[in-house]
Amino acid sequence: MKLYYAPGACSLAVHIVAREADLPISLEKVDLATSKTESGVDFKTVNKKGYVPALSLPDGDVMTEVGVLVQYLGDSSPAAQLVPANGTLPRYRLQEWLTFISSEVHKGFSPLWNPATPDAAKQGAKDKLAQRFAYLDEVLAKTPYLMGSQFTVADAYLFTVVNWVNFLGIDITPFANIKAFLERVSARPKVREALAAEGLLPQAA
Ligand SMILES: N[C@@H](CCC(=O)N[C@@H](CS)C(=O)NCC(=O)O)C(=O)O
Repeated sequence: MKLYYAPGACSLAVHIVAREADLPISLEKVDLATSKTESGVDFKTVNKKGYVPALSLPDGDVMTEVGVLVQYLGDSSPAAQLVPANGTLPRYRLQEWLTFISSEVHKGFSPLWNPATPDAAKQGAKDKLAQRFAYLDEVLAKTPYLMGSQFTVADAYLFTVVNWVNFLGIDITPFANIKAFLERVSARPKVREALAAEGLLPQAA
């Protein structure tokens, strides 16, 4: 399987899950500005939607959408316990989290990445994100991970998108439990491997 990714983008969630699940995947970096991959392929021929992540499956088909890809990889490695069993109530709870993260957090950041967004709209996006963070902070005050003591694919997704505060200069200190969550997840050996592979850890001198 090959994961098309951009360093630190939402594709990192899929990358983390692949490593946590001990699934062998190869990585192909995509330059989102030019839509070219590192081996010179026009990325639009891989994913017509033009965005990462895209996962090329063993049969050559391509699958997209973070919330689906993380479940697909989690289901491919049951021993890693990254997803509750299909058809159970906890699985719907996981999907509830994945949908919340996708629509309320991930896409809540979008205006902040766009240099053309007017300042007032940026402030509005930050205020809405702060509401979502307040809710997440309450949840994470009670449990180390979203679904309890077990790390799941939802945590990989939440970590990936909330970690963008560090690139956007958003102060997360009012949300101490989210801050602790980011530190907890980033300390996981497989997460560190993924961050290092994407060039997101400071290089040793
Ligand atoms: N609905 C998609 C959204 C993916 C997405 O927003 N990808 C961003 C990076 S985090 C991207 O590649 N943006 C470039 C573009 O939209 O052209 C998913 O959940 O996978």
